[in-house]
Amino acid sequence: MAGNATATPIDLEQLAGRLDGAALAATATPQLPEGAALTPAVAYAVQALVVGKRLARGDTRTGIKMGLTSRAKMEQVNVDEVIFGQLTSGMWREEGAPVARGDFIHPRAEPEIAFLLKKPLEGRVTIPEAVAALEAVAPAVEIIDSRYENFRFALGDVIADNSSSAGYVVGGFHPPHTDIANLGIVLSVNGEARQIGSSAAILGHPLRSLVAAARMVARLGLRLNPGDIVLAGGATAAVPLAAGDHVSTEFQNIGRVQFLVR
Ligand code: OOG
Ligand code: MG
Repeated sequence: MAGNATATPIDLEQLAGRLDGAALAATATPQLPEGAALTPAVAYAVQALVVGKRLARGDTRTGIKMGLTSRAKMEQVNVDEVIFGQLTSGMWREEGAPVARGDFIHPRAEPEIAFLLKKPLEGRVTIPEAVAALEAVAPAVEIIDSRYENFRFALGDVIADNSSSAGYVVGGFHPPHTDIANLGIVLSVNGEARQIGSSAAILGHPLRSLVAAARMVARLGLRLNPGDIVLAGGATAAVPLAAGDHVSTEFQNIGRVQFLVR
């Protein structure tokens, strides 16, 4: 239990159970009425409980996803703080394999850059230190799925909801020094370009998101571990997905990520 002297105490375990239940049933839950009162610190405590339920069911941790690292993303969901969520094995989808629409409530796809770590990263690190910890970089698509009705939330709500983490697809890996500063990106659905952007939209350079990830997770006593994937955050707004959609995201120089929604 946590809260302040004037507000009704928030039952963190009850919130976590509701969010986890919504994800399991692929059914939306109302935005938390007490959402506005959820400070980031309390919301990350709920996130830890939500992730703990996935781990208790047999998932393993696979990394961290950064969120709201571009203007386009902040504007789409009307929250303007950088956040993070935790990735687990059950969220991973093999590139090219069909993605089941029924696994999600109201999924959206967004283009991301993925980092694969070979060394731990913890706390305040420099860009060269972050690059030295990299095994590889890759194009990726995140499938986000807010557990809240109408995909609407405030800052605390979305952090508690593991920052809308639901699925991710990683394309082919490239060496750590690959230039990812300003790559053109086109996300197409059924052959039609739906979002056009650049990797530079991610905090000016996606590596800044990796540096921010190391710093932000340290506040919760976490670190980035060898073998972790870190998603840098959507470079463009996210696009809703429907059964039958073919999603293809082309990244300048580093390849394409494709899947079919069935
Ligand atoms: C929140 C998660 C944001 C990103 O890449 O910015 C995110 C949301 O948009 O539902 O994953
Ligand atoms: Mg994302």
